[in-house]
Amino acid sequence: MTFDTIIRGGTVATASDTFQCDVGIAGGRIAALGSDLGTAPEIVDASGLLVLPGGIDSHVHISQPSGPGIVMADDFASATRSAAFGGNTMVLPFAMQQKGESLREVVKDYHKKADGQCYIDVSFHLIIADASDAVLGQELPALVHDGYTSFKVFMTYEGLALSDMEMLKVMTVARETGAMMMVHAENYDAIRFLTDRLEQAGKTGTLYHGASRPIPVEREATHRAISLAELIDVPMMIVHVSNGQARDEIARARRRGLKIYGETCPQYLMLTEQDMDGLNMEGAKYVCSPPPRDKESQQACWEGLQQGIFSLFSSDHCPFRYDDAQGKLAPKGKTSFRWVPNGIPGVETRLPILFSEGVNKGRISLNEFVALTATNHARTYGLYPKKGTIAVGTDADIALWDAKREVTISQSLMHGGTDYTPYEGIKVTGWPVSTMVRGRFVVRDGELVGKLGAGDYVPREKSELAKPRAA
Ligand code: DUC
Ligand code: ZN
Ligand code: ZN
Repeated sequence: MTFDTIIRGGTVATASDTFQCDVGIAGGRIAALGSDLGTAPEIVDASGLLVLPGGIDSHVHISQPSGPGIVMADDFASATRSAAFGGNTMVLPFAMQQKGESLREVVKDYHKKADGQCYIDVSFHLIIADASDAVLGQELPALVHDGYTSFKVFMTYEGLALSDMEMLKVMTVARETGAMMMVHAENYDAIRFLTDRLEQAGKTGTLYHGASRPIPVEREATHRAISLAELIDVPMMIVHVSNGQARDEIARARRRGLKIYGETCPQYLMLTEQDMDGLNMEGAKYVCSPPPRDKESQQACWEGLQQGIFSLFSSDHCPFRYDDAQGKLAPKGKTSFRWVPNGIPGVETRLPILFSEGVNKGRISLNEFVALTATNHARTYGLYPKKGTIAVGTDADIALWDAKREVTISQSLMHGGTDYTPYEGIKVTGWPVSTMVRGRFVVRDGELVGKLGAGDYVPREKSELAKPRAA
């Protein structure tokens, strides 16, 4: 057998096994796993390194409209470059519809933004803001058919929040088409009420972002979304869960036999509400929704990962610059937390943080790490087994890790479009040194070697998890 590349001498880990073996790559795919694979034009010495499936970050926001005067810090080039340095080989951003827009046109626009601009592979989720008959009856089913097999809906945010009636209609389409539905679960009216009350009391600093959407706001919406999904008998992913009470809603639903899945993110393991308490709105750097909570919530999110209540660990990368007229403090003259764009960067730091805090500190196994950061994403969103594992026949999407490298996270090490990292100064052990997409290095020994445009758009199959119970 002839190979283009052999990765030699490394320790391979998948979601189920860890083993010493060489990896033979031909035509962008893994062609053999074993020892004594012979020779190849390119031999990669991986001795002392881990050979892991490249990370799949299935929750990132790139080049998304974010309000008047506000511009996201990453385009597809900078986001996918940053993701590659963070050990990722694929990201799934959102093609976001705004009210009145044709979903098909939105998707075309996102393709225009992404075409030729990606260093690693991408695929799009949809965001449904306009649950009109035309969108739900025609555009959405046609797009699911064409490989856009997942979509997100919001229970909060001006212009995005769906009513319960709309949620039920959307869920019906998800059930009929086999799409995987992702839900942002926060109670819109409660947030508006609490925000008004805080402002009336002069509590406008960024710290109060947390008080404007406390845990019951998320728990109630999570419970409601689950109840609605139960009525329709449709599977659902509750994204970015931040605390134990929302986690427990998911766990209870699962005990009732419902196909309700959960995702959490680095900010809910590493940050707390206090991080938003910064002078001169500096806390804006940490404003995201749901907000970071407290130590108890962090522990609850770890347990959610350990117990399999959360099957996905994603970044919710949503980058805005801080020191920039179009960034976090863009809405000039509006000094309340209400106007701070929600979202923090994290696509480059997601994997090192979970590796260091999870695997190295003994909270999760290496195989659980692979499942939570790659394999489960591929399974959840119709990419498995092409993506998300190391096996003969799969795409050679691989990250080489130095499990012992000690790094202090710092903005100076980042490769994206933001001007800060919320994880500045955090010490991690374990770092992705090289990233390879379909057999070609994008990052090699810490250097960018991939070509802009080498990342492909990947249409997806339907999720293996999205089949209704009664189907
Ligand atoms: N919240 C969201 O709902 N989306 C992006 C970022 C954020 O904080
Ligand atoms: Zn969200
Ligand atoms: Zn998000």
